[in-house]
Amino acid sequence: MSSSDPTVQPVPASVVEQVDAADVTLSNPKRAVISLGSNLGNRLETLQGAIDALEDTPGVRVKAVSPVYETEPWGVEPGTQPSYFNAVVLVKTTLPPDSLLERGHAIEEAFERVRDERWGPRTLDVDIVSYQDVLSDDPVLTLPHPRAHERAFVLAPWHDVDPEAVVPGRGAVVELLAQVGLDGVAPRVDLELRLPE
Ligand code: A4P
Ligand code: MG
Repeated sequence: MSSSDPTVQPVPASVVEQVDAADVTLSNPKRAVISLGSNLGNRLETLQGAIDALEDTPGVRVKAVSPVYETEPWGVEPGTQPSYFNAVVLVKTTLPPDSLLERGHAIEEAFERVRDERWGPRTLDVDIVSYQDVLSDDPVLTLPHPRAHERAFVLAPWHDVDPEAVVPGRGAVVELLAQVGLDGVAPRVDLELRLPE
């Protein structure tokens, strides 16, 4: 599909969603969108482990989990890295943004993430795509994620779980996705991530 195709239609998603009557466990929770990526090891198990670890975090509830996409590595020479599995998770949280990032890093470490080169292959990348409507240009935690709006591997699964989503300061996910197109991202309809019990 051409990246300029304005009719780009994300695939119907096997979106798993948790709707509960009230967030009895969290008072005044905030919405955050988290992108997960893996291109080393057992990618599906790792993504599921990261989702379960997020749910196990005090002050975090996983509300929705996107389908899995297999995606071409972005930002590197073609053919130099294995393909990624990517997914997006919607959470509600009472953690402030910096604590959520810290928890994301701890989960990456639990999956033996090694940082030796930027955009290098990794067992797990946990990125905070957005936190409510917060805008921040702090390099330690830039919100929304500075490259989310130009990445189909974030926009496609995000659109699946929240078709009305907006990238704060950038526009509607559906429009950004139409601009970016679906080149290099393929839904893995044979695979599924579970919402934690
Ligand atoms: N940081 C700043 N803002 C954020 C944020 N919103 N979320 C800081 C998470 N981290 C944020 O990240 C580098 C620094 O970014 C951290 O110290 C954090 O404080 P990192 O995870 O250590 O390293 P990185 O991921 O290699 O760097 P970077 O620049 O964050 O990479 P990206 O942009 O995350 O890209 N291709 C496909 N198909 N799928 C992918 O998932 N991922 C990447 C990584 C490249 N290509 C990919 C994929
Ligand atoms: Mg990262």
